[in-house]
Amino acid sequence: MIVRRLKDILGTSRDVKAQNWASRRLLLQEDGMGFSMHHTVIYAGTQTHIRYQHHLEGVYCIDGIGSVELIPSGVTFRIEAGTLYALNKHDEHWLRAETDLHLICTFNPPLTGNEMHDENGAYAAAAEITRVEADQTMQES
Ligand code: 9YT
Repeated sequence: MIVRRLKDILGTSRDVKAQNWASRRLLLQEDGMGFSMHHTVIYAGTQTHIRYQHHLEGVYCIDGIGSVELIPSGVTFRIEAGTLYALNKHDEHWLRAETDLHLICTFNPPLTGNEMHDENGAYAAAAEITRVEADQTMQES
């Protein structure tokens, strides 16, 4: 059994910070669960362009207010505590946070470590991870 506490990973390599978010990676590929699980904080007032071409992601909000806008349809969903959204079609979207959003994020396949968004708002496929680049997503609005 794995028992891990948020306080134990803060400030470690499992605490990955980007311009718009901090992703605290409680479970990674090396933990052997077949998925990764993160407690992610999306900073208030930000918007992030995301399209995970190589992963499926389930996101469960435990605190905060925000929205997800699908691209290109513009269909928008309010996100608040108790809301789940699942990117079951690798959906391209804008993720916006009105207040700090606390999200429990699960990825299939699991993230392996310190992935950051690339220029397309994606994480590289596992074989490509050595060339991932820093999150550049938040400048445009
Ligand atoms: C909801 C989302 O995708 N936010 C970006 C960070 C990501 N979830 C992560 O690595 O935890």
